[in-house]
Amino acid sequence: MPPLPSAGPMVVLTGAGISKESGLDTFRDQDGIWSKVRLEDVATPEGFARDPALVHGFYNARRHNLLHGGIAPNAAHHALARLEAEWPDEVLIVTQNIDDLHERAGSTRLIHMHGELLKIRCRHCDQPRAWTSDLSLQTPCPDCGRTQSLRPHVVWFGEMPLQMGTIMTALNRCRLFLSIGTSGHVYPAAGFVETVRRNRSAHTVELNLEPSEGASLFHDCIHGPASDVVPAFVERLLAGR
Ligand code: BV8
Repeated sequence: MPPLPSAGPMVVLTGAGISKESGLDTFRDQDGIWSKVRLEDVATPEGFARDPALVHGFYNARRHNLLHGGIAPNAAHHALARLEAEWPDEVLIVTQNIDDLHERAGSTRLIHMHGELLKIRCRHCDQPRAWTSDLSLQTPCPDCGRTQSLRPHVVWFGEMPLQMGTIMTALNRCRLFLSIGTSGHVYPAAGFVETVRRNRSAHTVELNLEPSEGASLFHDCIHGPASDVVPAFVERLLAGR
């Protein structure tokens, strides 16, 4: 592995794999979420229009599990919070995850590009707001009072991910890009490494349980469970300064 940068702005992309050891299912592993329910039915606007109760039930169960299922950040989340605190330049986490484990580990420079499980929004008010209980078509919007207007503040397939302008700016100026716990299957996140590599001075590293679909696009790949490989890699980065 060539020498790692000892400074410079960094972008860290995370996916469901970083939360696996915290007890949250991934999507495309053998026992993953998409092996139990069809993404077309629960993670598309068409699925929500077709059967809103099914979609509300899907996200209500995940919200309840996140809040009451004994789910906590693992050593990988904590290592990234340490990196943000001790790295001499900006560390921006761009997560595809809708859980709040990065926040609970102490990370503050964070973009949830696919939304947040603990937020909802009204299609009339359009302002996301914190939400920790179940949601149904009958739930009145706390702001405008309308029913049949609330949805999870989550980006479904076919919908534009959030804060893409900010993300692209960060990708174009970063010196180091880490991709952690993602299969590299879903775009535009899966294409971020190619964006970074247009900047020939940037270094890219994949940290994943196994090679992702985009593994060959990274300068370095480190394979193993996130709670092992991420703290070890953060230690190397900070020791190298
Ligand atoms: C958009 C909802 C444009 C929230 C999600 C054909 C080609 C290319 C693209 C497309 C195409 N057809 C359609 C598209 C676009 C589409 C897409 O990419 N489809 C895929 C299926 C091909 N993308 C979109 O629609 C996106 N929007 O493109 O908009 C646009 C333009 C103009 C106007 C309007 C729109 C929107 C994508 C967001 C969809 N929402 N989820 C939720 O319910 O959670 S996506 C879903 O997949 C999650 O957000 C998840 O985060 C994301 C990515 O999955 P991963 O996080 O990578 O999880 P996965 O299970 O796949 O992998 C886990 C990895 O972890 C594995 O590699 C595993 O080995 C590893 N692992 C496991 N355990 C561990 C571990 N690693 C470390 N340690 C461990 N212990």
